[in-house]
Amino acid sequence: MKRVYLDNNATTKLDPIVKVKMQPFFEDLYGNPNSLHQYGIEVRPYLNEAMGYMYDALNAPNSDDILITSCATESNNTVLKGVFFKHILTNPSKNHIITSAVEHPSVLETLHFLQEHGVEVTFVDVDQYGYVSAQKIAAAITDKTILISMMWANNETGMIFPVDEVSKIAQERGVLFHTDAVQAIGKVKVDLTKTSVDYLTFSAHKFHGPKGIGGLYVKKGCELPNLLHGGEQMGGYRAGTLNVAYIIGMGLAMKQSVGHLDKMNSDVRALRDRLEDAISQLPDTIVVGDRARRTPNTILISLRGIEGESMLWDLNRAGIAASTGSACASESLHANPVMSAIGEDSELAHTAIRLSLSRFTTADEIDYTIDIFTKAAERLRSISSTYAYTNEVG
Ligand code: 7TS
Repeated sequence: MKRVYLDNNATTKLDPIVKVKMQPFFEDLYGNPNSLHQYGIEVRPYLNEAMGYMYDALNAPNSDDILITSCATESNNTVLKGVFFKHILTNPSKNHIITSAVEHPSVLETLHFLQEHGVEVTFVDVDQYGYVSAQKIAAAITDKTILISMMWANNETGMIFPVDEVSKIAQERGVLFHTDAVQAIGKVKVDLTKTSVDYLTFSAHKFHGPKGIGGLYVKKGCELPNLLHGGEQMGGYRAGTLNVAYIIGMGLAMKQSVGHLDKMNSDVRALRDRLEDAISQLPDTIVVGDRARRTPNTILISLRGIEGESMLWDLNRAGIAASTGSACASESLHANPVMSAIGEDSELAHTAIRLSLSRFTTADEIDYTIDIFTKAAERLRSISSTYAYTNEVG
């Protein structure tokens, strides 16, 4: 059966070039880079090269730090709990954190946990486009505010948040600024000489690298305490033997995806627009967020009267992978949490379907998806109107 993968905001296919680059580190080059013998010494240049690719991709000076973590969830936990240990515990008069209501659960749940430890958190809500306004963030700052944590781009809607503006506001007001850039790397330009952030989260599997490896950029002077105590790896910042093959994979994957930024914003955007134009013509559909402010690969569409999950299963039967939102919530078949935050119309939350493309998506796959999606919408609408009719008669 034909298979089409349109869930690239959940995870992406490993770039074949990255796989080839990683292979030797599962075979002959298996040394521990902290060992003093040749096995350890010989892997170090490759690690340095990979780290260099990441600094270059982010345009960050190497006087700043890139901490390697196991995933974005760990990076987000490290920033929020690190700020708690370093700043809030030592100076409880600064115990306020600002975030948006539509962050990934790795931010929201960590902040709920910190609330239990006395941290005050403001969750700034979004407008009907799923957009966070910099003015609302600014208005939430008080004398107690220590940190603002706002994602660069949202995983559900693809909305790109006003990171430049908020970073300037944070600097002016003497507040630390963290951005979860998981959905931004390889989709929008992330240049840390232009946008000043103190902490930035990323995850390799969102840009065609391996799963189980991520990073946290830390600006010089904004160091956080170590949360994983043990050996002296990562300059004592995070103990544990380095995941050499995966770091090397992440470095090349980041270089590759940032190198394909133009393709993402031309070819992939054109495919996304073609798909969006076609499916938004169907009756009673709403696409969340205006295109100009969205990442070029994402559509979040609601088909009034059709359960998101029903559509998902129809697509899945035809080999098309989409989602009703974040895979992190899919086990509980929740309503889409971002759609709920956008509010107003609770039906939106139950009817949302997210389609997210990658630079490996083909025109043929998009044509096939338009065809299947249209037929599925017609089929499901006919069932729901039959049901409504039966109910009325009954
Ligand atoms: N931050 C954002 C913005 C994300 O989209 C995700 C994963 C994470 C953090 C967590 O990344 P990880 O490396 O810890 O896995 N988001 C999604 C999603 O939208 N659907 O499935 C996973």
